[in-house]
Amino acid sequence: MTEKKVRAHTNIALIKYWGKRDEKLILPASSSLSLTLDAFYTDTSVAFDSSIQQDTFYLNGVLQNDVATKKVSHFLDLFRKPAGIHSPALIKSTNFVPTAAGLASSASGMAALAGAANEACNLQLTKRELSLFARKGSGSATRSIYGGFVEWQMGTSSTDSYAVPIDDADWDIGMLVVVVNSRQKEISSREGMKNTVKTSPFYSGWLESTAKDLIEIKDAIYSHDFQKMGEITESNGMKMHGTMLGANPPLSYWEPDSVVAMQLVRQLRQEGLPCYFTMDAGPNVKVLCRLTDSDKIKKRFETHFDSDQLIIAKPGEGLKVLSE
Ligand code: FM0
Repeated sequence: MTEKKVRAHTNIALIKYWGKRDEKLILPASSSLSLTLDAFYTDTSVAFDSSIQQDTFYLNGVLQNDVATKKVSHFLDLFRKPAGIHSPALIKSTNFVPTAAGLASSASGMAALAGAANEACNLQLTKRELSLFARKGSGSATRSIYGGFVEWQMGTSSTDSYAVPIDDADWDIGMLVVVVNSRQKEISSREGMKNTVKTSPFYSGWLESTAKDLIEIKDAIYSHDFQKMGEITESNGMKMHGTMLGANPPLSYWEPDSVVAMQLVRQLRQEGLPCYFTMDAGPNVKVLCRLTDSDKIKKRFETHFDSDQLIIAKPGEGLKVLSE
């Protein structure tokens, strides 16, 4: 049997997901909204093979250890079960991330794996169902099923917490990714958000305000109001980081160069170039801008950063099966 390769792109949240109401089912405490990016993606294939002893997982051509393979096996079981398949699988995954970016993310990885498992099991799941399945691998993967601007609706239960496409982002939108540090983070999002929910006194304020931000940013996106979208993005990201600072022990992913990048964005704005920053569970800074301004903005960043730390991304597309 020829296995099909499936590609999923990563996404960056403009309205952040930070905290779960159900850790096992990965049900979020709030809805979130992201932009899928073309520059970072994962290609994955799954082939069931009764002649092998156990699931075998290659990432970027390297055979993975038990811990990494178990995660993948566990996720594949979600597909094997309804398909009535009991064979072990050969899983091959390649992360396409520009050199030194260190942005290999669980979002594109789990979304691509969901798509490849669907092909191998011939389950013919819809995109909505795939989004639901991807969610059980990693929350942010829920959104990587679709391209452009995507909302992950928190839903009321495991059966209605999935992503929906909001807008194809085909209107002069870009993102400059500033790679401050490509080392693996010490505290995973999973651990970090868990402790924030448990200990931060700011958490209820975060939930209240992120719900409002989501409504407002959707208005801004629908009306192509770039400035409003940028202002909400920047404010929502900072509120997420504020919430983590309130955790016990306090959590911060920032490094000195993260602050340098944020200051530069503010300065560019003062000079009349519209751009806005956001940060996730790591020190890298993502700058939302007009695609037509992205080269100019990148040039300005080159006064502080090496050019291989600066990656311009365009809006990316949703999950797709690659032809052989
Ligand atoms: O993407 O525990 O999906 O909305 O990137 O696997 O569900 O890795 F800034 C942080 C992503 C969190 C915000 O968390 O966690 C966002 C974040 P999991 P994820």
